[in-house]
Amino acid sequence: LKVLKNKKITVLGLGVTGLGIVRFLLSHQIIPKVVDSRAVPPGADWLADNAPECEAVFGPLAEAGLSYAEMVIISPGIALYESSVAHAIAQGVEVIGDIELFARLNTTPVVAVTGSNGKSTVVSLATEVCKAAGLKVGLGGNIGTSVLALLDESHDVYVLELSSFQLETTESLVCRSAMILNITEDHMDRYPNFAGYCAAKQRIYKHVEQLVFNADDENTFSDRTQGISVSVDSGDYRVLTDNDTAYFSAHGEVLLPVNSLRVVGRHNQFNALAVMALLAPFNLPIESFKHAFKSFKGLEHRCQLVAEFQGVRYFNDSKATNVGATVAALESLAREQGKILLILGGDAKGADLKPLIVPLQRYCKAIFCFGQDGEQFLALHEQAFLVDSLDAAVQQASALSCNGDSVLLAPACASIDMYANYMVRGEAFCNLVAELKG
Ligand code: UMA
Ligand code: ADP
Repeated sequence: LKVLKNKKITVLGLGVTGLGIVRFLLSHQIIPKVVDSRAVPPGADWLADNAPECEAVFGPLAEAGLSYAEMVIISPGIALYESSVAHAIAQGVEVIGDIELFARLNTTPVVAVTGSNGKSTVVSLATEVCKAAGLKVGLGGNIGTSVLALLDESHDVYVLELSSFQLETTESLVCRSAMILNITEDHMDRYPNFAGYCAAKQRIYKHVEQLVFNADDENTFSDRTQGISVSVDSGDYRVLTDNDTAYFSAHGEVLLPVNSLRVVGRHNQFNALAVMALLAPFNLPIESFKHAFKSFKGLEHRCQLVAEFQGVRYFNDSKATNVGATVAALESLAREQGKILLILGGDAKGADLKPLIVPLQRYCKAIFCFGQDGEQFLALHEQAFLVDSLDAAVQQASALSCNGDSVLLAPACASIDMYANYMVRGEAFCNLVAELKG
């Protein structure tokens, strides 16, 4: 911190991350300059009310003088190749993220998780296991809590959800254990290619003691050999069947029956195995896993059963904001009887939609496409309908459904073309379903 006190620091971005950084610096008597390209960033009012001593520049970054700073602490929503940022880096300005600042100051063990899908579920379940074991655990990062806000408290362990954006600006994070859960295309509007996205995620393994990877996804592998693998069928951590009962197991030793996990679906069995592998270095009692697995109900907006009437089940998976998550939802909700009526569309972020073709053909009766990129999905299924609102999608899907079917919102797209975020979209879906039910 002493090093920081003598520096001219600019905080770039004033959303959740920026506010966390500014608050942290001010609490250590460091007064940063605050810059955001938006005319009125989310934290503008807070700054005006609570820290008028900070110089603030809101509007075009070119006018913010980033090159005159000694250190820029950048938010994940801004790319390092943004011209003013790239110029500052070329001038020798140090540009880091909030996770890097946390890493430089932290001395507590860290469990870190990245991946295209399942991060929030895995870190939340891992947190519940730690709590059940009596540990004081700090959960933060991309899940929505600034890591710097956690740093002042006394914790036994930090569980961090890290996005590829956050990892791009992180160098020195030391992890007790870390895992890339999976990598499927996402954020292709921010990366030059898929390899660039993978490389950002691979940075999580830089200084890790216990590396954990997905045996079924080579993009999660590392050059190093000391990792442990997770896969429902074939990992060091896997599901084993003994006397017709399926068990979570580690290195051939059965640990807990799979039905001790309350959340369902194959992807959640994988998530539970990932939690077990990530927490292995802490030697927590098996009872704490058992307790947390039983009580964890899953997070809202992830394959959530929200209603069942006239023999039709309605699922809200608004958090399926990329193709991989929609494929996982279809595979885990498929039943022998009944088909899926899928609602999808929004901002496709430049993704390749081809991985949807086979599961759509196999599991869906019809698809209902809406939003900015709705049209892009029409060619993927014979029964595809373009609708102009989520309302119309829900009405039409319901009208076509029969006993045993499921209506599923799993958009494979971000929501920002029509909604503030995926939660607002999911709530809109739940309200429409409730109206329909009457
Ligand atoms: N923005 C500007 N100008 C600026 C700064 C930001 O236009 O000067 C825009 C960004 O392009 C972006 C939006 O504002 O569209 C928010 O960016 P931000 O960096 O200010 O975001 P924060 O509010 O700090 O929230 C970030 C994460 N957001 C992003 O990475 C875009 C949050 O993850 C995270 O919870 C939070 O930090 C705390 O760590 C959200 C997310 O969508 C949920 N993450 C992506 C994902 O999960 O797919 C990576
Ligand atoms: P993230 O934080 O990475 O976005 P979430 O746990 O919020 O992950 O889940 C996002 C979406 O991915 C949801 O639609 C969820 O059903 C799906 N999902 C959860 N776990 C997995 C997994 N292991 N593989 C693929 N999809 C998953």
